[in-house]
Parts: sequence; C-alpha cells; structure tokens
Amino acid sequence: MPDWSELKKIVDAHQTFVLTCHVRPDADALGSELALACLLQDLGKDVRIANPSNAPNTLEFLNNDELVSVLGQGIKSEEVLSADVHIILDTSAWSQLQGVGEVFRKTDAVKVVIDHHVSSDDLDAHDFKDTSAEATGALIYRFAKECGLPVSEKAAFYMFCAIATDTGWFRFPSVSSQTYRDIAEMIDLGVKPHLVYGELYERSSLARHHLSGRILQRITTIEKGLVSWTWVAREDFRETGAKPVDTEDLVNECLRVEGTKVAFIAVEQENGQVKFSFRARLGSNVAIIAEQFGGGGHTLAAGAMLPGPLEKAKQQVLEAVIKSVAEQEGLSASNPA
Ligand SMILES: [Mn+2]
Repeated sequence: MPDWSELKKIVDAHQTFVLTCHVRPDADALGSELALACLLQDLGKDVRIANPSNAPNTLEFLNNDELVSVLGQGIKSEEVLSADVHIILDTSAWSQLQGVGEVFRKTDAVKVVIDHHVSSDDLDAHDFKDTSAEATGALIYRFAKECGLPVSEKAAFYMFCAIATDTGWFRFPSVSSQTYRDIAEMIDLGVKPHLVYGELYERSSLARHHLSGRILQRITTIEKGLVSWTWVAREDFRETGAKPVDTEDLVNECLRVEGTKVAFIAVEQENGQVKFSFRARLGSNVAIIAEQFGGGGHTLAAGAMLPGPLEKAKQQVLEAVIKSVAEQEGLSASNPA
C-alpha cells in the first residue's frame, strides 16, 4: 500500500505541478489526471496537464474544462520543465511516455509516479504504486481520503469514470467490496452512473457496429478452445468508415467465448504497425506475452505494438500465445487441437 502521507508532503511543499499519462490515454489515465488536478487546484496549486498524445474523441466529455494539453501543442517542453513537481499517472513504462518521457528524464522537478500496472521500468521517481488497485483513479481517491482532502463533485465524476472503465463497469476480478464503497461515496457526492454509462457506452457509431460485425465473424479458437483471437486490417476501417479507436473493448468479445482463458485482437494501424491487445481470465497471465514484444500491462489485460506486415505479426504472436498457454496449462505446445 502506498504511503499517501509522503505524497501529501510533496504536495504541501510545492506550488506548480505538471501531470502526465501514457500515450493514447484511456478514461482511467485522463480521469486520474483530471481528478488529481481538481484536488490540487482546490489546494490552491497551479496545475497543467501535458500528455504524450491526444485523447480519442469518444472521451471528449472528460475534457470539458479543456485542462488537458498535448506536449508540443497546447503546452511547451519549457513549461513542463519549469514545474516544481512532475507526476506520471497510469503507467510506469518509458515506452508509454514518448516525448514526455524525454522531458521527464531531463527535468529537475520532483518526480512522482502513481500507477497500478504490473509492468514497470525504474523511472527514478517517488513511486506510489499498488498493482492490486482496480484503477489509478481509485488510488487518487484513496490518496484524497487518507489525507483528508475534500473531494468535489467534479473530482468524484472523474474518479468514477476512471474506475468504471478500468473495471469493465465494476465487473473485473480487481473489484472488491471496497470498490463499491468508494463508488457509493462518489454517487453521494453527486455522480450520476446512468449519465456516465450513456457517455461511455451508448454513443457508438453505426460504422463501429459494422466493424464489430467483421471482427466477431473472424473470431477463431485454438488450443482446445483455451485461446480465442481475431484481427482487423486497414481495409476494414476504410470499408466500414470506422476508426482504430472503434476496436477498443472488442477483445473482450473474444473472452466471452465459453472455455476461453486467453484472448487477443490484432489491429493493423494506419502506419502499418500492428497493435495487439490481450485479455485473460483469472489464473492466466498475458502480461508475460505482451512483454516478449516490448509491451506490457496487467496479468489480465496487456498490450504490445509490433511492426507489420499484419500476417507476420499475427504469426509471431500466435506462436508466443500458444507456447505461453501450453506452459501455463501444462499442455503440449507441439500438439495444438
Ligand atoms: Mn489504468
């Protein structure tokens, strides 16, 4: 468990803060940044958010106050370098930070990492990590609670969005009774779950549904049904009008096939690289597969980016998955069903 009083000491001793998260920020990354920004602003601190890349349009509703900037667009390196404290949220991996990582290496600021990922580099920072936490947003809430910081309705909204998405709407194994108690307190603070659900899950485009149809049709099971996987090519995006971000969460559809323990999706990017997302049921570990390809994540959810072409990347990952599952399940890798 992180010692939150140590983070409070750092906060109390400084005035200007820059918050950062991983590339292609998700709702936990953005929600954590925005929630922490609210807490710090309520303490009279100056806060900027400098991310390595833009958030998807689907998460625009999180950035109503336009607090979120991208390094080199809304905020310059010099502004980040001059802050007293630089806080990285929802990642501990250099590869996830891109240009922001370069600034983080250079800065004389006090460096802080708040994260719940298993995969991690030594970022030479004060670590506030809890790999059992359901979301980084949950860690921000526990920091506030433990240090007696007031949580505004807006901060609670950001935390709720962070936890809701990283737990698949409160259903993943990381969820505990404490999660529900925290969530209940956020609802008491004014968060409306049905409105959040609508923003997150009921704004799908028709193009996304058409893309989903193709991806579901291609789901294949191997290794006696223990592995389910699917893929999507650049042509699919062109032909359906959907965007790469529209594939988010579709890997979970593979995990819904009965008997599946490990699932993955291969998504060919516009630049020819292939993004892999892995999911596992409790008891399996996909972080070790993602790490073989320079990626990382949690035991139950991980990702990696491979160079193209799509067919080659698929084969490489398939081999690694079959080997890993065979090892984890005690099957013979040379005899796939
Ligand atoms: Mn997270």
